[in-house]
Amino acid sequence: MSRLILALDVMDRETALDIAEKTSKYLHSIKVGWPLIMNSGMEIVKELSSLVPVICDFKVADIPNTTKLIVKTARKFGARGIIVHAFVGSDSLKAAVEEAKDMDVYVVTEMSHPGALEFLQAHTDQMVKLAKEAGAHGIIAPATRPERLKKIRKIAGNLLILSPGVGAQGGSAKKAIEAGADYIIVGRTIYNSDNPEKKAKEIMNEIEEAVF
Ligand code: OMP
Repeated sequence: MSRLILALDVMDRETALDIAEKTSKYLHSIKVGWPLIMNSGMEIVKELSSLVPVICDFKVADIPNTTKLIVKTARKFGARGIIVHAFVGSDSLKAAVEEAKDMDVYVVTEMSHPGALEFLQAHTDQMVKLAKEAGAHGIIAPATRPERLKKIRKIAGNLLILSPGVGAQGGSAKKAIEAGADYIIVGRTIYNSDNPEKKAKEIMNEIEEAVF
């Protein structure tokens, strides 16, 4: 099975469906976030789910009750997973996992961009532990810092690691998998490519070449 997740950050429904149809056979899932949802509505989650499982990247960061309402809505539209922030604390994380039921919750522990070094990174270990204790399915950790991925892998236990930052942000899919990521999240390198299908296949092959 593919370990590639497409971050479909395009701005309209038609483009989203076109790219999804062309690439779905090379994907584990598609991640949709605010750019696409705000432009096409939540119905796009249902539509894409008929091709490939969908993870809603809502980076939920709220009190437990509001978190539950957001998670419930994602579930109502057929999402397979949802991304939430850890810094809001254990009660909000537990609320997300409880409301997710059979949907997977992924917790952001360290982000891939340089700004993550200012606040987030100092608390990554703690946030990985919170994710484990809350019963999350997995975490988000940076492909832009394979040396950090190795450390995070050691404390993550059975949690899946989804790793963004490949291509446009400078990370390598192969290195991230070798450092302990289970899945690679790729956006611009695929959806801005002249041939998204070919690019998705290439990255899927690169992931399969990873040496353990
Ligand atoms: P590209 O940089 O275009 O490949 O897209 C990366 C995708 O992963 C975007 O949808 C980001 O919002 C998302 N992402 C990160 O880039 N860094 C993170 O630390 C976390 C995420 C995420 O939660 O998916």
